[in-house]
Amino acid sequence: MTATGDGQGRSYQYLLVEADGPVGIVRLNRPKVLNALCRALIEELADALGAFDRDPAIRCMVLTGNERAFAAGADIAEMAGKGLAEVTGDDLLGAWQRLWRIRKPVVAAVQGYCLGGGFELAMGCDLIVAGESAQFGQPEIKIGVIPGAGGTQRLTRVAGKYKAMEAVLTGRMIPAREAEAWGLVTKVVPDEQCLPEALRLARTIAGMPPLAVQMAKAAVLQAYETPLGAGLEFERRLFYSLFATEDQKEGMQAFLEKRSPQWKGR
Ligand code: DAK
Repeated sequence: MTATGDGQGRSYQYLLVEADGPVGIVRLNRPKVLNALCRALIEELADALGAFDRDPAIRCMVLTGNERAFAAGADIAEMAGKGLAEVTGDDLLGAWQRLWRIRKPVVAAVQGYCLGGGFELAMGCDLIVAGESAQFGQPEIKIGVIPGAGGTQRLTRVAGKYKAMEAVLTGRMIPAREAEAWGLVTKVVPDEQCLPEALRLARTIAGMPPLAVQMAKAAVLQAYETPLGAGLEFERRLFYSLFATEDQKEGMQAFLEKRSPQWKGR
C-alpha cells in the first residue's frame, strides 16, 4: 500500500490518494501548516472523495491527516484579508457542500489537532476513530468569527446545548477521551492503532452489501434532518426498496443455507 499524490487518474497538490482493495484512502497533506484547509485543498478533497464515491470498485473511504494534525481548520492566512463581499461571493461553500453529498461511508482517522473546519470536516464523516493524541475544538471565537461549516449545528446535535456552548464560546480543546464521553467519536485507540483501526472498520463495511450500506448511511443521516415520524417513514421506505435487490435475496438465502453471501451490488 503506497501513498502517492496521484490517485484516481489525477494528481493532487494537497492530498495523498490511494485505493487499498475496496477502501479508498485520502490523506490530507499540507503538513507545514497542520493541514490548514485552503480552498484548493477542499476542492481537491471534494474531487477525490467524489471520484471514489462514483467508482464501483470502492465501497468505503478513510480520511486522515498525519500524527500532528488531522487539520487545524480553514486556512487563516487565506481568509484574513477577505471582506463580506468576498466570503459571500466566492463558491467555497459549494466545495464543502459536495463533501456532505458523498453517498458511501467515510471513516475519519484523527490524530493530533482537529480544529475549526478540521473538526467540522471530521463531524461530516460517518465514523470517527480518534488516536489518544486527538484534540478537538471550535476555536473560531478566538479569531473573531464563529464556526461556519456546521460546527454549531452538528456539535450541538451530538453533544447537546451545554457542551456545544462551552466548546463554541470558549474555543477550548477537547481531548480524545473527553470527546468520547461527549459521544463525538466512534472509539479512541492508541495513536499507532488509529489508521489501522479505521482501515479495519472500513474493510468490514466494504464487505457488506453496497446498496444496503448506502441506504443505511442515508437513513441514519436523515435522523438529523426530520422529526421522528418522518424519519421512521423514510427508513421504512428504504427498507422496502431493498427487497427489490438481488443482494437481499442472496443475503437471506445464504443465511438459510448457512453459507457466506456473495454480494453483487444490485
Ligand atoms: N491556518 C493557517 N495556518 C495555520 C493554521 C490555520 N488554521 N493552523 C496552523 N497554521 C500554521 C501556523 O501559522 C504555523 O505556520 P508557520 O508559522 O510555521 O509558518 C504552522 O501551521 C504550525 O502552527 P503553530 O506554530 O501555531 O503550532 P503550535 O503547535 O504552536 O500550535 C495550534 C498549534 C493548532 C494550536 C495553532 O496552530 C492554532 O491555534 N491554529 C489555528 C487554529 C484555528 O483557529 N482554527 C480555526 C480556523 S477558522 C466555511 C468553511 C470552513 C470554515 C468556515 C466557513 N464555509 C464553507 C462557509 C472554517 C473556519 C476555520 O476553521
